[in-house]
Amino acid sequence: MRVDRLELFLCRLPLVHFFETSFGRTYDRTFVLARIEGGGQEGWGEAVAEAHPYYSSETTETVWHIVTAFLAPLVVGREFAHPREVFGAMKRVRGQNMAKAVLEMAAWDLYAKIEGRPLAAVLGGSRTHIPSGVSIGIQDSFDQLLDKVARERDAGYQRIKIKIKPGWDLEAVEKIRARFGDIPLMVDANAAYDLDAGAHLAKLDPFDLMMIEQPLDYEDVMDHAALQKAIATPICLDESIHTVRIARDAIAAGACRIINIKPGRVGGHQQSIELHDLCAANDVPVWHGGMLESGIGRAHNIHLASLPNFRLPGDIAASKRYYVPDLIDPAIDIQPDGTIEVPTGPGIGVRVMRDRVEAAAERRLVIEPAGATQ
Ligand code: OSB
Ligand code: MG
Repeated sequence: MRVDRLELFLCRLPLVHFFETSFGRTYDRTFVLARIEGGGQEGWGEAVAEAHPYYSSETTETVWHIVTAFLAPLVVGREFAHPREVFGAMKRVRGQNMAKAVLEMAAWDLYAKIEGRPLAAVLGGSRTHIPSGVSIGIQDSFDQLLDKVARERDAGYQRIKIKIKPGWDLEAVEKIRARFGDIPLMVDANAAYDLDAGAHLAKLDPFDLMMIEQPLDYEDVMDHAALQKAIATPICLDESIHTVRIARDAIAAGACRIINIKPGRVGGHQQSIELHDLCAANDVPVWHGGMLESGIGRAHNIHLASLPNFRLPGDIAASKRYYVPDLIDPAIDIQPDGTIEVPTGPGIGVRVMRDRVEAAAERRLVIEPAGATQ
């Protein structure tokens, strides 16, 4: 497989509903798309970096810079026997996992299309449907939160996650349990607490949450290990797990009992497979995270989540919760049983609507082996 040409888009789409986490509120989503050509086919990738460096240090602009200045020359015009080689080809660049992932994932899509097989099969997945959950942001009031939980539960989602932060935690959980009883429920703090909050977080224990996601610092492992000893709720790490090596250390230290995998955070599908396999070998369940992706990134996530150790419902939900219309057609939807079907066509198996990509694009660049041209 030779990567003949790279086309980059910087897009912006309005969100159907604002999304608020412990680091702030978003009304629209800015993201980088990569389209690569080779072997008479095209492969698409979506970078999960946001406009701001609040979830991770990468942003859409750093992704654009790193891809155009450093990564594209390592990938465009090069021959790969298999997409598992692409991450290694970018090894001299340190970090920048979201920038690496956008090219790496596009390469997997391209390869699967050339092979005429669904991406899931090429990645080693076997599920035909994946269990779907939702992530509900911080709302303006508890009444709004309860309305949203009711709506998502009625739509069939298999678990509800709510975002928490100091001042929006115990009471929110208490009210959900009081109204909805024993529904599968978890919370995500996006690093909003420190170890001093341990006694406070232990008050979540009686609510029998599936897990608390990333309570402490975005790079921390050892404080999470100390916290896990002090609370009964299982800790799931998200932000802290940006390499397979850190996951190994976190598991060994007892810093988490569950791991959330986002391919963008770890550098793409190959690193995600290695992380998935490491967790499986240590009997640590994983689930697939979400980053408010358009249908392109969402389709990639669905294929990856078909691997066997994705044992818990993830944050991969229907397109209509995020963008109407989505950049793909048909949009991604859930079945009445709260699952999403893994597309069966070649590659990511969804049709990218180029006119919608172009309408959403604020910038576009073509990179060919000889250099960059508009
Ligand atoms: O921590 O999982 C997170 C969105 C943006 C940044 C970080 C996170 C999230 C989500 C959204 O929780 C999940 C989704 O795509 O619905
Ligand atoms: Mg998270």
